[in-house]
Amino acid sequence: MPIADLPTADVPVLDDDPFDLDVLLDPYDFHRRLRDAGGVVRLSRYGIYASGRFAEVDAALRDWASFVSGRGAGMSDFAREKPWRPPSLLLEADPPDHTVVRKAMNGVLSPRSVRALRESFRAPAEQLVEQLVERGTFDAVTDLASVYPLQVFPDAVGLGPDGRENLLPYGGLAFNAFGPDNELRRAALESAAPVQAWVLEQCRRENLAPGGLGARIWEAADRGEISHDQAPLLVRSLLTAGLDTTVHGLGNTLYALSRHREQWRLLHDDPARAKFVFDEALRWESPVQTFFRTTVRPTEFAGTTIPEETKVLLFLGAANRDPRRWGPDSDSFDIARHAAGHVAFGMGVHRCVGQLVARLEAELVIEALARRVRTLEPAGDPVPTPNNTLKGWARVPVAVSPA
Ligand code: OVM
Repeated sequence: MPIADLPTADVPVLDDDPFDLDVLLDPYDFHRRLRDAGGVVRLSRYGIYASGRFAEVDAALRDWASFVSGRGAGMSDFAREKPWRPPSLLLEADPPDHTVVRKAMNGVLSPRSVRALRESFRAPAEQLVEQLVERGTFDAVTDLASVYPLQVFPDAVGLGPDGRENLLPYGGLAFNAFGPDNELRRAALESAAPVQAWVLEQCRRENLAPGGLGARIWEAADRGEISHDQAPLLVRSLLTAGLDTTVHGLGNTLYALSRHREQWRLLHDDPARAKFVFDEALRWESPVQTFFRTTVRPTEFAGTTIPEETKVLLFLGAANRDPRRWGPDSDSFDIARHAAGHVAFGMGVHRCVGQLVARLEAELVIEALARRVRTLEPAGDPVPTPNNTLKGWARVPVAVSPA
């Protein structure tokens, strides 16, 4: 065996299981140990490499040629195991194929296209906030974060009215499926078939309303930007990645704001900060905690050589709290922080293609709350929700007083 293929002796080894339920629900101590152990470590349980430092995570995400996505963005290596569903043409693809579909999707989700959604997204945000402020106490997740995206996004895609209750379970399933073959993944896949069949059906051209984002993908195929065979899978990407992510992003933002009263006051005094608050919340508690890449050749990285054909687990959530990048108070939630550059949306060629939609939803909800609510406070214990990839809350009880 050539020297480069041997595991190098200098790589720190951790025997932790980052997919253990306790770690998933409260990962931050583990993140610190992971970062402090080195720029890259070996996780002995899974025979994989991992990084939690910002510089290394950011560099690996940008280096799509060394750290490929085509073998899956989860622990399963598509070169060795059959994927649980046909791979995504976006997330689980590499240049040059990825470049073509990404360009088409950039068009569908362009600034112009998303700007056109703003007015129709605004009224539901304001109405919902109005109702909740009248109630005084509510659940920031079950009454808001998981309600608003479902009010606006499926309509924007052009989905029919029936079966929308499948959307959140499908996203949860896809994000659990990135993890190892543990209880969470097995339970998710066990009940997957009917949800998968429903999703596939919604991706057909005849089931997508004219003018919506889904129809726009089919029109890109008519123009020859992608093939007609590719269109349904790209609609599927909208349905997989477009809902659970924003629900958790909003939920985590409201969790952060309700637990930091002085930060709420700053926001209430200047509601135009809403956009920046969202970035800081995504940095502080990243909805998508991890993604995998795979090396295709021995890869020099962080002072060691990662063997070829090796899964590398990149901790976006840990990188976003790395004091080497964010300073000694990296664990504190500070809406005045310059949070731009965080990797909660990923980085490089795969950087979230839907982020303008997510940002629009967040800005409208947070700004409406900031104007109408003088104080936002905890009204009970939050309940975390377990997922192999997503960090978020099932319930965040809050009490508000009107402005
Ligand atoms: C996809 C996709 C993209 C990003 C995240 C994701 C489940 C899925 O293209 O299906 O998570």
